[in-house]
Amino acid sequence: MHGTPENIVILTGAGISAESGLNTFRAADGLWEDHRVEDVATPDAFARDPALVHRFYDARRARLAEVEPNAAHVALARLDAEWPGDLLIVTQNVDDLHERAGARRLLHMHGELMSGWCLSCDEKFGWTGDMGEGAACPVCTSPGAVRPNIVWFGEMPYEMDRIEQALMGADLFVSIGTSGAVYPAAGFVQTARYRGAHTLEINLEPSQGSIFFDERRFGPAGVEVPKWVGELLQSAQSRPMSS
Ligand code: BJW
Repeated sequence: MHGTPENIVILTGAGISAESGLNTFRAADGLWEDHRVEDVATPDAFARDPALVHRFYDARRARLAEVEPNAAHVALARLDAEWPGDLLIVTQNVDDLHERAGARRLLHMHGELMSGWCLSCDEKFGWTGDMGEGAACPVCTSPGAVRPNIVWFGEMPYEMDRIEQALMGADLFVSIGTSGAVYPAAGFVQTARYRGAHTLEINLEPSQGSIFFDERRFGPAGVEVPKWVGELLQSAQSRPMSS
C-alpha cells in the first residue's frame, strides 16, 4: 500500500485461534457430535433441544481453560498497545484469547462464551463453568432462563453501529482467519474498500471474498500476523503519521 495508514480495523475469525487448539467451524474437524454449527447455533435449535445446545457451549467454555493465546493474538495485542492511530479489533470469536493476550480495543460481535443472558430479565453477565438447562439468573434469580450470550443465526450481531463507524474511518482493513462465509462480517471488506481503505487478507487459503482484497498473505496466522505487525510498526516508525 502507499503511505502509512492511520486508522485500522481488524476482523478476526476462528482461524486465528486454530493454532491455540480451538477447532474452526468449516474445516473437516469443524463438526461437533456430527452437528454442523448451522444446526446448533440458532434460536430454533435452542428452542427444540436446549440440552444439546447447552452441551455444545458448556464443552467449548470448558475447553477455554485448556488453551492459551498464540503468537497471532500476542502480535495484535502489541499492535493495539503501540499503534497511535485509531484501531479496532472486531472478533467473530466467542473465545477470550484476544483479551488474555492483552488486547484492549476489542469487541466481540458474535458474543462471548464467558457470558450469559437471562431471557427473563434481559440482563447479561459474566459466566464461568457449565450453564446447563436449569441455571439460575444471578440478577433476577429466575431458574432455567439463562442462555449463552452468543449471537446465533438470524440474530443481530453486537455493536454494528460502532463497527460501521470504524469501517467508515478506516484506511486499512485487515481480515484474519475467517472464511468469509457468514454475514454481515463477510461484507465488511466491501464497506471498507468502498470508503477507500486498503484491504488485506491473512488466511491459510483464499476466503470466499478473497477477490475483494487488495493484498493477500497466505499461511498460518501464528507466523503471518507477527510478521505483518512487525512490518507495519517498522514502517510507521520510519514514516510517522501526520499529527
Ligand atoms: C486459518 C488457520 C490458521 C484455519 N491461520 N487461518 C444468505 C445470504 C447472505 C446472508 C444470509 C443468508 N442467509 C442467512 C444469512 C445471514 C446469516 C449468514 O451469514 N448465513 C450464512 C450461512 C449465509 N447471518 C446471520 O444470521 C447473522 N445475523 C444477521 O445477519 O442479522 C441480520 C443483519 C442484517 C443486516 C445487518 C446486520 C445484521 C448472525 C451470524 C451469527 C454467526 N454465529 C456463529 C456461531 C455462534 C458463535 C459460536 O458458537 O462460536 O459464529 S456461526 C460461526 O461462523 C461463528 C463464527 O463467528 C462464524 C464465522 O466463522 P469463521 O470465523 O469465519 O470460521 P470458519 O471455520 O468458517 O473459517 C476459518 C478460516 O480460518 C478458514 O478460512 C481457514 O482456512 C482459516 N484458518 N486455520 C490462518 N492457522
